[in-house]
Amino acid sequence: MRIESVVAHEVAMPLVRPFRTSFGVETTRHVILLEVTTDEGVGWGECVSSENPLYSHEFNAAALLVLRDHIIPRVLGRELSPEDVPGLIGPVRGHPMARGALEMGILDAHLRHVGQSFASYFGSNKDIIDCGVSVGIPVDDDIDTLVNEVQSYVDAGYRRVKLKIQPGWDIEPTRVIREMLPGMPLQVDANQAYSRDSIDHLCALDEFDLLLIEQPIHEEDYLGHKLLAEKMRTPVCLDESVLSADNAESLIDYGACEIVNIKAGRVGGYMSAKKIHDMALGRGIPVWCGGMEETGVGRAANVAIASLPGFTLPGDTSASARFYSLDVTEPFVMEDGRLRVPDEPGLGRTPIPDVLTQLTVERTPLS
Ligand code: OSB
Ligand code: MG
Repeated sequence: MRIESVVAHEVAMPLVRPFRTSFGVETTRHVILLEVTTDEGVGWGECVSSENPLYSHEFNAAALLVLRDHIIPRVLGRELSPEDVPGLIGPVRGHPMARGALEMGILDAHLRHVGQSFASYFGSNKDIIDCGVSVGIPVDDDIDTLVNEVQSYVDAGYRRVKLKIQPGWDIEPTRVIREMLPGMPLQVDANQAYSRDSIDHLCALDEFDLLLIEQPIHEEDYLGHKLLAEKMRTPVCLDESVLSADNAESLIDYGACEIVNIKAGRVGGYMSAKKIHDMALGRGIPVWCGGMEETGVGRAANVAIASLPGFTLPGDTSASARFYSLDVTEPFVMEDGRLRVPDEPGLGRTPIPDVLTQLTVERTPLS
C-alpha cells in the first residue's frame, strides 16, 4: 500500500465531569485524530497525547510537529505494508503516541481494505470484554462526591473500579469504597505521586484486598518500585514506566512489577502493545488494557486488543458515556458491564462526518 496524505483533526471533547488525577484536572479533552488516505482507502488513528505534558512528556502541539516534520516523511509515498511502519519510523526517538497514531491509521486503512477486523488481526479469542472504570479524585475533595460517582458506575454495571489516589487522598477513600463494595474488584492508581519514602504508608492499602496498585512512584524509579513490591502484599503494576516489550521484560525480571498496564499509545502503537502482551503471556504475567479517555476511534482499538487471551484483568475500557455525552463515532455502549468487540473490517468505528465537524477546533494537513 501507499500513503497519499495525512490530515490531523483536533477535536475538543467536553468531559461529562472533570477528571482529576494526581497530575491535574481536565474538563475538556483535546484529541488529535489522524485521517490517513492511502491507495487502499482511508483509515483513522487517534493520538492519545494531551494538551499539556503532564501524564507524559508528549503533548498535542509537539505530536503534530514531529508527525509532520519527522515521522510522516518516512512513510509518505512509499510502497509498504503496515508491518513495515514501526521499522520505518522507529529511528525517530521518543514520541510513541505520535508514532502509534500513524501506525493505527495505516493499519485501519489496510484492514478495512482486506476485510479483517483489528481484533482478528491481533489474535483475539473473545467477542465481548469486561469493563472497568477509572474514577478521578473529586474536585471538591468530598468523600460523598466519590461515593455517589462510584455508585453511579456500579449501577451502570461496571465490573471493576479503579480509584485515582495521591498523598492526602488514599487510605481513607479506599477504605470507604471497599466497605461500600466488599466484593468488587478494586484497584488504585497514583500516577507517580509517591516516592521511596512512602513505602510503609502505601502498605496500609494492603488491608483492602486490591487487585493491584498502579504506578505509585516516579516512572524512572525502578528500584523504588522493586522495594515497594518486596514489601507490599498488593501486586505492583506499572503504567508510565512501561515503554516497550524489552523494557517491560526488564522491569518484570528486575522485580519492579508483577502486572503490566498496556496502553498502546504509550508504547508506540498496537503492534508494540501486542509484543508486550505476547511476552507477558509467555511469562504468566497478567496484563490489562489502560485508557487515555479515548474517543470511539481509539476505544475501538483498545477494546480489540483487550480481547486477546493475555488480558486477564478488566481494563479501563469503559463505555463512551463514562467520558463523553457526544462521541465522534457511534458510541460504545455497555451491556451487562461488558463491551462487544467490533468485528467489522478495521477498527469498526469511524468518525461521523457531521459530529467531527461540530467537535473540530483545528484541521491541519500534515503532508
Ligand atoms: O494513568 O491510567 C492513567 C487517563 C489519562 C491519563 C492517564 C490515565 C488515565 C486514566 C483513565 O486512568 C483511563 C480511561 O478510562 O481512559
Ligand atoms: Mg495509570
